[in-house]
Amino acid sequence: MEELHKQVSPSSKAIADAEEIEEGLHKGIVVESTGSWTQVKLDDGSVVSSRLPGRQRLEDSDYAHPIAVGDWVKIHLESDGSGMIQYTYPRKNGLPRQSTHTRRQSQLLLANLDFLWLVQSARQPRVNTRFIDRCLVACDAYDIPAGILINKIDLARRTDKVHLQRVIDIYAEIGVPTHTCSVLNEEGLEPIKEQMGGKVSAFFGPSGVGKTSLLNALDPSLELNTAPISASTGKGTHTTTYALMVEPEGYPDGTMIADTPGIRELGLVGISLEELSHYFPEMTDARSKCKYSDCSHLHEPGCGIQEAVKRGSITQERYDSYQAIYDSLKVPEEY
Ligand SMILES: Nc1nc2c(ncn2[C@@H]2O[C@H](COP(=O)(O)OP(=O)(O)OP(=O)(O)O)[C@@H](O)[C@H]2O)c(=O)[nH]1
Ligand SMILES: [Mg+2]
Ligand SMILES: [Zn+2]
Repeated sequence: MEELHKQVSPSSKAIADAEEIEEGLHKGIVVESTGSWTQVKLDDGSVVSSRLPGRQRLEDSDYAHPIAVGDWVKIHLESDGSGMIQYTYPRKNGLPRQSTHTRRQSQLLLANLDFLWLVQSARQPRVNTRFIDRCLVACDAYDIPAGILINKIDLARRTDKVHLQRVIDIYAEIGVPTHTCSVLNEEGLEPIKEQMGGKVSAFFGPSGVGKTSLLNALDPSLELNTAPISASTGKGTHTTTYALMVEPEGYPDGTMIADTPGIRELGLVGISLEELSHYFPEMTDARSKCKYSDCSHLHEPGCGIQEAVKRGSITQERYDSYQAIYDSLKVPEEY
């Protein structure tokens, strides 16, 4: 985990630099980051288009792009009204993913979250527990409190409801708050409103589940772009293309929520095979009963976890996810 913390925290060099250059700088939060330009919202509410200085400042960053929505930064106001980002404050947490371009580098998707909603939909597209479990591993590993939100409950048929109840029971058992809602019918949004008050949260999940629609429902003045799912694939069409942090109207001070682009798969960063089971909270007790200290919990005799699955105290679904994630982490670094 040490390596992981290095990845989500700014370098000590950046912090040292920060202390030297207080004069004439403005503190703000990154509300949009699209590549070369980063939008920074200052305390007075103004939003300044800002850039990072040359690459020299980023030399010890492990990220392809070292700043994410939710980051607190200090900027210098240039004569043309744009901002130059001088440094990033230490992060309390950050959600990275394996870069889609190169497995060596990772991308930081979001920073400093009080809460992350893993958004799914009952249908179009259907709930994907494998995806949920991968995200829960990430949130546990990177210290991000998370809950599950299953939208489009209006589309659920009777058979879906049995499956959805099973999903809700599985996550209730391991202490992950799970809610159902329908933006269409304006149902089930109250618990979300309550949870997000005064906090920095994010909606995260596959394309088409209704992340942006949820934001519009929570604050209709936002009028963010949404689009129907594709009739041919039944999937979303990646309507939101970059992360955006908004301050919805009518909520307590400090309420901020990020919309994010639909994600196909979350490539886990810095999680070793040996520690994977540590991010399945229900495996803690059973793990201590394994005969071998280096047990992979896949096929060894005398494995406490496999025993617990047989007894039913660890669900088969979660164990299947453990196996699938384990396999995905085994893929060699370069191919
Ligand atoms: N039936 C139904 N449709 C919904 C509901 N919520 C959203 N939708 C529809 O689902 C489609 C996708 O919604 P978006 O909000 O664009 O989904 P998204 O998760 O932001 O998708 P990306 O931006 O591509 O990641 C839109 O046509 C919405 O109108 C709901 O509760 N019920
Ligand atoms: Mg969207
Ligand atoms: Zn074991």
